[in-house]
Formats: sequence, structure tokens, C-alpha cells
Amino acid sequence: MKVIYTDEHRKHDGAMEFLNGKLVPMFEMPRRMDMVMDRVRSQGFKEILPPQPIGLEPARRVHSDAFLEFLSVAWERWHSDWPKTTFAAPFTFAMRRLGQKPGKSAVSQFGYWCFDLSSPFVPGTWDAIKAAHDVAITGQRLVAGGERAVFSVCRPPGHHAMKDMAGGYCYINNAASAAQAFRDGGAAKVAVLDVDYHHGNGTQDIFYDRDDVLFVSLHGHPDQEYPYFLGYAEETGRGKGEGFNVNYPLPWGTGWDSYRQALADGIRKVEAFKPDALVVSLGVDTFEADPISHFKLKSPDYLEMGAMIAALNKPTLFVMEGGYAVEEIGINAVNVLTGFMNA
Ligand code: 7XA
Ligand code: ZN
Repeated sequence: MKVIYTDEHRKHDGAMEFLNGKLVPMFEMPRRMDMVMDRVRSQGFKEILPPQPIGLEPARRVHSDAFLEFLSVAWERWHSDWPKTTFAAPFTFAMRRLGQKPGKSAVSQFGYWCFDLSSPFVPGTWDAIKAAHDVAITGQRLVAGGERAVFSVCRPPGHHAMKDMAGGYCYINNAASAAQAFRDGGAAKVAVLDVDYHHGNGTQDIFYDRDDVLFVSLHGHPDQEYPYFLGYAEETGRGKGEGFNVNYPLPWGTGWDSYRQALADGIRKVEAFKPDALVVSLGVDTFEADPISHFKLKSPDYLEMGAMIAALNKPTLFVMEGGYAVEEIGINAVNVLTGFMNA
């Protein structure tokens, strides 16, 4: 399996986040990808390729131009208002119920284009965002060109990023952009299977009204877990999209036995949809030792997960999302790929 990777993600580093009443260094850190790439290399993946300089056109198909413009100048805007600060994040939110508009100030802009405090900016964040998107679409093009499967090592992750809002460590929705790129390249139907611990509210937001992209997500129940306001089973799509959004909210403490049953059900839904391509939002924060999550998957379970996904027998793009048990993130992510390849 080819792996797409660049060191550019390192430029997005050094920020803080609020978590459960404390301001802490971000769990979403560069070392995560070091551990993934160490494991990729030690497990003998030979074709590690840099991304092509693809640019933002594919992202424009799933995000608004104004939102992408905000991302592109966010740090400069903040730094010009608050030159003594070392990272930028909103602290007031537009809510957008009464036609609120983004004002000229950085605080207003951040509060308008972000839905929480968990997507901070530092000087290199925009470069890392663009590179992660290039990584995703380079992988997508290889799969569209005939590769059975490719692993796009994206950082920052993307599945919380909505059409016009950042949040949850996410800025551009790499998986959604890749799914749309498959459609634009001629695939009639595409499925996105999201196995990250957190609900992919951004991917759901982007495809909710559509019947050409099936979104299936297994995640911590929103009654207990981030992003808290979406991810319920009754969210099944809207209009033409009715029936093409499938959520499996699972309780804290979920282990492989119940997870496997939900995954098998989700995979049956993907199979029935008969997609031409599959995008997997691959988060491994379902791991038992993940510091911000509450599922109980063990490392060998990821081998079986990979084998189950392989049984769909679809051209498959794996897009890296979450996973914060840094010592094991590489083992778990690569186990999915190994299980897939050995199936
Ligand atoms: O898949 N999403 C994540 O792994 C990120 C969850 C964001 C938690 C926000 C805490 N400040
Ligand atoms: Zn996650």
C-alpha cells in the first residue's frame, strides 16, 4: 500500500486547548505522526510518497470560499491585532441565528468561522492545513487511478470541519474533499466510513442533503461525548439525502465485541449502497488507552477492523484522523492497514 506523507504538518505546533475545565497543551501534536510514520517504516511499507502540490480547488467543492479565505489569513489577522500572543483561538461565538456577520476584528472573525476553541492557529497552521489536504487528494488520485488502497497521513485531521466552520482540531475536511474528488473524477457513488472515536459532524454537515455520498459513522454517544450536539442515530439525512447518513452512537466503555457488531452493520450499509469508492476516516482514538476517549479497543482489534473493511472490496482511501495514545497510535493505525492488506 502506498503511503502519502510530508513533514509540513510539524509547522502546526505549540498551541493550547481547553479540555474539561483546564487549558492544556494540545493532545493533537506533531509527535503523533512521527509515531505513525515510524511504524509505517518499521512494518516495511516501501512506497512513501510526498504529496503533489494540488492546491485548494478540491476543497472549494466542499467548503465556502469565504471560509477558506478566513483560514488562509487567520494567523496574520490575529497577529496583527494581538502581536504579543503565541496562538490564536476564539473566545466568543457568532451563533449565526440572527444574521450575525463577521466583523473586521480578528476576534470577530475567529468567533464567526469556528464552532469551538479546539482549532487554534499558530504561524505555521495554514501551511500544515494545505499540506494535509494535498496529502489527502494525492492519495485520492492514486486510488482513482487504480491503486487498490492508499494511506493518506493527514495532519491536522479534518472530519469535524464543516462547510464553513472549523473546530475539533480540524480546518479543511480532508476526507470530505477526497470523497467529492472521487465524485468529480467520475465515481457515481462514494461512501465515507468514519471509525474515529468522535462523530464526524463536519462530514455529516457537508453531505447531509445528498444521496450520492453515504456517510456512516461509529462514535462515542453525543450524550457523553464530543462534539456533543450531533451524532444521534435519528440523524438520517435530509431531503434527497434521507437514508444516506447513518450514525452508530455507542456508550463509554464500548469494547470490540459490541463495536464489531456496529461496524459489521455499518459495513453492510456501505455494501448495500454499492459505492464506486470508499473513504475511511481513520481515527484510532477508540483505543483503550486513549487519553481523551472512553472506548476499550485493543491493538489486535484494529487488524480485524482492517480485514472487515477489506471485505467490501472497494478502491479505498484511508485518511488519518484522531488518536492521542501517542505510544500506540502507530501500532493501531498500521494494524488497520495490515489487517486490510492481509485479508
Ligand atoms: O476526532 N476528533 C478528535 O479526535 C478531536 C476531539 C476534540 C476534542 C476537543 C477538546 N478540546
Ligand atoms: Zn477523534
